[in-house]
Amino acid sequence: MKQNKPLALFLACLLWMNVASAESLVSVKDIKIFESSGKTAAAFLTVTNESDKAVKLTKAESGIAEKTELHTMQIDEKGVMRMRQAETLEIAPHGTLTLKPQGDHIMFIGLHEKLALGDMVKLGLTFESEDGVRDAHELTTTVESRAASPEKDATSHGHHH
Ligand SMILES: [Cu+2]
Repeated sequence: MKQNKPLALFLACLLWMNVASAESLVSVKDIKIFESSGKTAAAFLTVTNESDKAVKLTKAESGIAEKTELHTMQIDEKGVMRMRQAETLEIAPHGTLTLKPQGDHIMFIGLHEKLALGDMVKLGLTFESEDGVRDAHELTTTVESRAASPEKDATSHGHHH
């Protein structure tokens, strides 16, 4: 079966390509973390699911706070917007997840130090596809001026200054 050899090689290449692309399920951009003088801060960013499988953001990690959580915003029975911790945040196949002020966000609780303009923050994100493929991203961003925020920060919790 001489003629099967190129085919086998071709299939091996396909397999290799699949494995290689599986390491990157999503792309992450526009990471924003604003100055914070309190004990909490939030991170905002845009995630694009590059795969044809549903992908979940399963974990956010950072060394800047005691806890780093995924939060969603929901309107309660009194019509008040409240944030709640979410186990995961889902991104549809080829869909986009936008974390933004007044919307879903990554929350830092118990900041070790206040976040000042220009501080470098490292953020680790873990994504998992519905078929169990994992994709970890290690991101670094610079703390921005609160004045750059187009809307009120989700961390203000209704305390307007
Ligand atoms: Cu929050």
